[in-house]
Amino acid sequence: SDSQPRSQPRSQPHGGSTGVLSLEVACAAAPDAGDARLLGAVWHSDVVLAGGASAGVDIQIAMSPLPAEAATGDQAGGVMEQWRVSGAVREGVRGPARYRCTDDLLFVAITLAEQSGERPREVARDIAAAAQQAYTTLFDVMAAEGFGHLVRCWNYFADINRHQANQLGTLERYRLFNIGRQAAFEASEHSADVGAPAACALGTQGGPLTVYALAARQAPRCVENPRQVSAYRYPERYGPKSPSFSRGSVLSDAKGGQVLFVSGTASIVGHESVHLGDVVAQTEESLRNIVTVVAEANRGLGRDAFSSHKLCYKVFVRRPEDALMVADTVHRVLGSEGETINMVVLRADVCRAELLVEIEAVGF
Ligand code: 3EB
Repeated sequence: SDSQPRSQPRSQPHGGSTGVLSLEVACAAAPDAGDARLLGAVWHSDVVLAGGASAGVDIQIAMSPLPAEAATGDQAGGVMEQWRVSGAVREGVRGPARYRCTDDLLFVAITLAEQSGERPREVARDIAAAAQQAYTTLFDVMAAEGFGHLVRCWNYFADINRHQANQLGTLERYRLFNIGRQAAFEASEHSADVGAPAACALGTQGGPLTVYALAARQAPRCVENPRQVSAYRYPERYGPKSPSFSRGSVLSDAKGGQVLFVSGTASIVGHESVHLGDVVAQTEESLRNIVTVVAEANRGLGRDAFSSHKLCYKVFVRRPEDALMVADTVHRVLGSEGETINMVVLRADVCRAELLVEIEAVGF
């Protein structure tokens, strides 16, 4: 039963590996600075790492971790996500982007402020311009380093549900973001629809637009969800330009290993948000969507490569007080006896005002 104590704490470090690419997620403040196998380190926290501690961090996402279980003891101030690779890593900087790559894989981290009181090195006019500039820079880095295929993009910015004036009118900032992102795709050789990367888009407490991405020399296999209209085919009532992402992507590496990226997944059936106001039902619907994406990925590969109870989950909740209930729902739906589901829970705004939860995952 769900109330029974579990043998392992739920928030212990977890991850996985294809043999070439590995992921480690931990509630810890210190990155492994100077790790020669590090491709990218992402720090999710409201706490800015000082001096030496921030040395190994490529990008900070302004989001607080929330306890995924009652009585966890002291909460870490953040969640560290580290991507590692086998093989030699080289690094570079291009405008607002910093990146590391191997012969097969590229990690890019972009931080771009909008106009405000402060004047960082790179400033965009508004969130549409910031999105366009971030993706244009991302595509420039990919072209310069010879990576033809985006695999996974993570998009985070402040006030995602707030309306903002732009020359096109007053629109929700998420919809402005979609305009800028799609414009950059259209100006590039990269498809904004079929073959688009897996992605997520979430609202932070503040700070600049932060985008990070994984790209590869080989094209990933993109996955859609038959329960949902493809996001790039959403009707216009969700905004003048569609979001440019696939529901999932599978990357195969040179050694035959495979990794599945499940995009941010919410309580959407067809193109409609469902279970308004009911966070448990929204969580269950999101998980049905994830189980479907995993099944589609396996169907495409012709074998049961991935299973939904073995993924690494990142759960975003709009209301902090929902964290325990959402985490319990994930365990109840996906966990079987004695099995711990690997997850972290973060406080975030979801890109439709009525959505209370969004869940993404990585599978090995
Ligand atoms: C959805 O399914 C929920 O704009 O990149 C999920 C994943 C969502 C990615 C994005 C948005 C994005 O429409 C929101």
